[in-house]
Amino acid sequence: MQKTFVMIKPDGVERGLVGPIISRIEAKGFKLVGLKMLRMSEEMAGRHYAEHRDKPFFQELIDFITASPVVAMAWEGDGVVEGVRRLMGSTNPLEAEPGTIRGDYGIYISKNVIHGSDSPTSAERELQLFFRPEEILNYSRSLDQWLF
Ligand code: 3AN
Repeated sequence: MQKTFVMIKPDGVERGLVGPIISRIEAKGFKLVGLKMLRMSEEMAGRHYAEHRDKPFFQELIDFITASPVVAMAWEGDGVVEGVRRLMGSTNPLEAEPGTIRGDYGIYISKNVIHGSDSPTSAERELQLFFRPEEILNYSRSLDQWLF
């Protein structure tokens, strides 16, 4: 079954949006298989955002993501990578549709509340960065027959 990495960023944590965001992904039917709260180090943030190293906003991004704790999660389900991206909405919250997480909770691209892997390959890399293998759980829910 496909897995993705999701992170509630420092703005989402400090604004008290952890519960509402998790609720939306749970209500969709995806399965939470890993969860932790942590403060990212500069080194870890640099690895997570390695593809943006040459962008003008890179240092701003690192300062923001390390400023306060984040909530890191692994979610599972058919099509979960694309499914979570659609629940999150566009990267720029002003362009994200109302009804999406960023559309409902954000204004600025630099404070867009949530991260979700953009492909199954990124998901694998990002999950490995945040979780040891035994921290991602394998279990079945009695309602999976209605969802999966
Ligand atoms: P997404 O998170 O939707 O995959 P990416 O990978 O293009 O978007 O960007 C990663 C993160 O970099 C975004 N979530 C956002 O916080 C930040 N970012 C992207 N573009 C900008 C920008 N122009 N100015 C400031 N931060 C940006």
